[in-house]
Amino acid sequence: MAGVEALARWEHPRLGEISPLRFVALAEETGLIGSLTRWALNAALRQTRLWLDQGVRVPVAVNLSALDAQDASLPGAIADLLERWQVPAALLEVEITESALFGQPAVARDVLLRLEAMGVQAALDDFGTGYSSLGYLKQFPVRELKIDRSFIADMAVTARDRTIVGSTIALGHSLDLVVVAEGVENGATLELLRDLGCDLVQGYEVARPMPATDLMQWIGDRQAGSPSTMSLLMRSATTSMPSGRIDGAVQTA
Ligand SMILES: [Ca+2]
Repeated sequence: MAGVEALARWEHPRLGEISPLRFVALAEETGLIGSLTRWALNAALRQTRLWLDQGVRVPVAVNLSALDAQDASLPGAIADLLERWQVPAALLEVEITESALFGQPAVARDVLLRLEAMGVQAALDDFGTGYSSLGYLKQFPVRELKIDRSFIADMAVTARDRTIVGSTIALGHSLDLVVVAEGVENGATLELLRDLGCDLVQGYEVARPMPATDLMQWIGDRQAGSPSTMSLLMRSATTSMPSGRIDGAVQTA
C-alpha cells in the first residue's frame, strides 16, 4: 500500500448525504473553501498521527480546490498543521487539478514550490480532463500524475482508451512522474495497467472508501501487497465545519 486519499463526506441531519460536488462548489462560492480545506488537512494529519502512534506510516493525500492553489497563505497553514500533529512532511501529499494552475499561474507555482521546499509533494489530479499541456505543466513542481477515471473505466473494452492511457503513462514517465490510475474497478483493468507499466492504482478493485478507523484491519487482512489503492473514511470528532467524514483511497506500488 502506497498511501491513502482523504475524501470529504457530509451527512446532514435533515438532508442526508450531501454530495461533495455540491458542498465544495458551495464553499467555493461563499468564500469558505479555505476553511474547508484547512479542516480536511487537520483531520487527515490528526489521523496520520494516530496511525504513527500505532507504528504505521501511512502517506495521506488531501485534495485542494483550484482556489487553494491561489492562496499564498496555504503553505504556512500546512506547516503549522504538520508541526501541530508532529507529522513528517513526506507523509502529506496535495492533489490539485490542472484548472488550479491556470488562474494565476505564478501564484500557483509559488505555492507549490514552497510546499515542495517543505517536503510536501503535489499530484496532478483528474489528468486528461483539462488542458493537459504537459509542456506547460512541466513548469510546476508536481511528482505524480493521476489519470482521470473516465479513461480508465472502459480501457478493458475500448482500444482507444487503452491507447490514451498507455501514451499518458509513457508521457508521465518521460517527465519522471509517478503515474497513478484512478477508478480501477476490475481485475482485467488492473492487469492492463500492470502491462502498461502504470506505477500505482486506486479504486474499487483495491478497496471501496472506508472509515479511517477500518484501515489497520484492512492492512492486516491483506498483508501480501499487490499493486493497488484503496479508499478509507475518516470520521472527524471535532468539527467546526460540516460534521462529516473524510474518506480516502490507498495506493499500492
Ligand atoms: Ca483526488
